[in-house]
Amino acid sequence: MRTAPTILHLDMDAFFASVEQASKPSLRGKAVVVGGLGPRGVVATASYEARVLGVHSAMPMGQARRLAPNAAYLVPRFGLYKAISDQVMELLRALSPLVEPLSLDEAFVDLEAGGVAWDEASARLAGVRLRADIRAVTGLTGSVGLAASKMLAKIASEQAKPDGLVVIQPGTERAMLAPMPVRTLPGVGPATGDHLRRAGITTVEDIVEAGEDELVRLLGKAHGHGLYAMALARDDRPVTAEREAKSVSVEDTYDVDIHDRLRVGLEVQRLADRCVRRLRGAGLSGRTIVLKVRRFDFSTLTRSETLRGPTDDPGVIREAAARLLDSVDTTGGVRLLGVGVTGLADYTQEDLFAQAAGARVSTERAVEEHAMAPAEEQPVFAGRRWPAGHDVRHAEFGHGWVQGSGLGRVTVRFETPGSEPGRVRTFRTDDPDLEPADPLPLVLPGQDKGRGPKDETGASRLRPVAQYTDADG
Ligand code: DCP
Ligand code: MG
Repeated sequence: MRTAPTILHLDMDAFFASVEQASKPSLRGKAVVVGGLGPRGVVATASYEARVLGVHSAMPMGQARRLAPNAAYLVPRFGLYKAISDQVMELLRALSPLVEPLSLDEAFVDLEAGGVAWDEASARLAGVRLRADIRAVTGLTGSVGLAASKMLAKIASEQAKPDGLVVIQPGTERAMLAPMPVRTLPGVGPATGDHLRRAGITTVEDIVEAGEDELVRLLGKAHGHGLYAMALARDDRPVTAEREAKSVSVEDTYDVDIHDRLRVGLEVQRLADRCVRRLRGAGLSGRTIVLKVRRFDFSTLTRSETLRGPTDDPGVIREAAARLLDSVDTTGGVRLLGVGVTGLADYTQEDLFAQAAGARVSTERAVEEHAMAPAEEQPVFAGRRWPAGHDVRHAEFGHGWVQGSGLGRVTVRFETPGSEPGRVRTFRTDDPDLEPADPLPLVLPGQDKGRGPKDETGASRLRPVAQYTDADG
């Protein structure tokens, strides 16, 4: 393991909710919940103001509404989040060629490989500047962890939340980990945590004391060895830039269309097993299960479900594929079926034990649910949609966003990222003066948000605004 804290982990704070607050001045400092608003919707994320009330990711939306009845409830705007994420990732790539994104708002960076840090002081400076640049370019805050390994850098950024920076000095890792709950370690989810607790193991120190043999006895060979090494703060996993394979998938085209639903189900199970064999053959696991169906008329559908952590468990992948198939109408016949796994990882799985035990630890992400069932979640009137939180433009009042709609009316708050909190007006949903609009940039050129001295950061080379400019931007 390296001797300086030059692995950086960045995680943006309350990402989707922070983007919404930056975009809507009236929501700053308020409880904001982003997620699926339909009957089966779940919370994608909540602003820190809403978290105080007990709302968190993956919670059913109904429960969130009971806990925070006065919060703003918004549907996700992935295009916007992706554009901001691209800006953040570009800042990271300016630091090092070795950037490993884990999701839209999270990545590891090997600062040493980029030549920007070699010891604690230089690593800390790179982290401080990065946070300032992210704020200047996107208007948002991200938390940074710095350590000598991926595991510890991630633990550090968690400790830094929100809006902070934590450095774990090499040499202090084991003492720091010792009193922490076992759940802190990667690979320990609720099921593994319970299993260990029943064996009297609740802290990282308990794992070390139990010894490697006992861990292997409790959790099996791979997971036991891996977890014991993590408890000793031994983690040599390199930061890897692009993954070679972005997905692993298999598909079959049938000579004769399959009509029998039962047969379709069996084919999907068979494909899921084949896909798992490939995945395991490549030593990979993945988070997102994809089902592809081409119907008799050549219409092709893909459905996907994202699990909480990567898996290569045949039972988990088979079950997910079967669930996805449930949402597809195959009457009329099927010409082609495919099963794939994306979001690949070769690092420790989130909760191997639970997956092996067949327990369902996956929560369907609000993200996927929204992408799959837009019609269910967005009110449609006369062919026009006014999803809560989306941007609109009114011929007379200008740019605003949908605060709510129903009974033939849509309520719009007229404000922009750079304006004061705006006023609300109500229109008929078929008002010809009102039309959907693209999001505006969160930060305008020249409008610096808390940037320190500019020159040394290197950020001035960046595009000043995101790619999502409005027509009259
Ligand atoms: N997300 C989601 N469904 C989940 C978890 C997260 O759709 N079950 C989305 C919304 C989040 C984003 O992914 O904004 C990033 O996830 P994080 O776990 O990093 O959570 P946040 O960034 O929202 O908050 P934190 O400040 O705790 O990082
Ligand atoms: Mg985050």
